[in-house]
Amino acid sequence: MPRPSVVFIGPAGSGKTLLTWALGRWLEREMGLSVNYVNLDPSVEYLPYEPSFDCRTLVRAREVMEKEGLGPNAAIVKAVEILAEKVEELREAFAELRGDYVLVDTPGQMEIVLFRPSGVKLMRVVREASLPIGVFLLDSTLGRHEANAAISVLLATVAQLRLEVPVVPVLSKADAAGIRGGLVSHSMHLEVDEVVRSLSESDLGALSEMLSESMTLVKKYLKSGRLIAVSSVTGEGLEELYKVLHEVFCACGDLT
Ligand SMILES: Nc1nc2c(ncn2[C@@H]2O[C@H](COP(=O)(O)OP(=O)(O)OP(=O)(O)O)[C@@H](O)[C@H]2O)c(=O)[nH]1
Ligand SMILES: [Mg+2]
Repeated sequence: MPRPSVVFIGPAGSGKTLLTWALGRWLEREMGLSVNYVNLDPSVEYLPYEPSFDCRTLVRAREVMEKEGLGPNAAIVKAVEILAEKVEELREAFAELRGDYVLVDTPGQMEIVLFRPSGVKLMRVVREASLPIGVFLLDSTLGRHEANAAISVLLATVAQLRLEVPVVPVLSKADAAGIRGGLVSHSMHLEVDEVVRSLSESDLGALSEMLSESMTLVKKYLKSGRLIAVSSVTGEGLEELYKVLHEVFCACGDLT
């Protein structure tokens, strides 16, 4: 069976890099697995994990910005385009990975991964070399919990259909959001039906109505109907995330 990989996707600052580190450390310590960390973000300045492959050896957004006179966002877009042209180098780097698990960190501009040809090319390399699952992160501190939960599963569904790999929705920063015991029980997960119920009890008006209706599509398309709340700081929810990833990997393995 191909080596499993987990690709972390999500809006800027949603916690992708810290979760890459936290889940990797959990897999190593609790499961005794060997983990390869891959950084595909050419703009990151500091990484909490030791990457087995770091795309900054091929291209750095800061250098692109200075050389081409671009702003920070355009420089990241350009840097990923340059990276995506280096398919052979990327293939070689992925072929050298030997761990049980590969964890892939991506740039904060999630639209690059989801909507640009360069992102599609990068995902193709990841898919050729491994059996990937996406983890879509949404920062749970951003607004009302029931809306966050629904938006999270909705965006994960879009990501799954764009990337053509299963995607697991995750609410990040659970330690800071106060969602435990409220929306999310101590088991740190929520079924889509529970999201629908919490929306029907909320007072969010048209937003709640639209999100409730969209949950029908989520239930139809999303491979994993479970939303996981995690904290990369306290480690809460990591075991639950691992269980869901494992279930999805096993299901995909059976299909291949
Ligand atoms: N309290 C808390 N803070 C977190 C958690 N995860 C990440 N953060 C903080 O959120 C900020 C962004 O975290 P990153 O992991 O860099 O997020 P990112 O999605 O990789 O960011 P970009 O790559 O720049 O888009 C940092 O200040 C982190 O310390 C968490 O579980 N709990
Ligand atoms: Mg990051």
